[in-house]
Amino acid sequence: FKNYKITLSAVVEKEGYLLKAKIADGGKKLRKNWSTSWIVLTARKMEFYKESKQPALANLKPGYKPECVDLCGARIEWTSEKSSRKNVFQITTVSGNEFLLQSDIDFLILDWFHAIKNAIDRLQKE
Ligand code: I3P
Repeated sequence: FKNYKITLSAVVEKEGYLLKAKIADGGKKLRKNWSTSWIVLTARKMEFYKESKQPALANLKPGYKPECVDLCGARIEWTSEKSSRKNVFQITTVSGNEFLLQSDIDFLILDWFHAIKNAIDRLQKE
């Protein structure tokens, strides 16, 4: 049963490209730098890759670690103050990492917001 749980937590719930900017690391502010990122959402975390083909390559390279966001205890909220762009939301992790995510395509960013919020809410109920 334990193994079954591990398998479930590895299932990809959503993946795709969004604009991403990491604005804090461990509570320390970073200079904002937007870049396109391939994002993979699973039950407990998000992983950021440069390109869609990278997750498969990463499986072949044991040492390779993508940037990872632990969703356990994380917060998600829309923000209009942290960027001049439209459709921006922020994810804040327990460890004090802050990420902005953005897309100009309304339905696409809404889908992502709800998928991530669902994952966070589900983890809270565990
Ligand atoms: C930043 C860059 C960002 C912009 C940010 C600028 O300048 O233009 O795109 O954020 O605005 O400081 P630089 O490249 O010189 O670091 P938005 O696109 O999200 O508005 P900010 O300082 O108001 O965050």
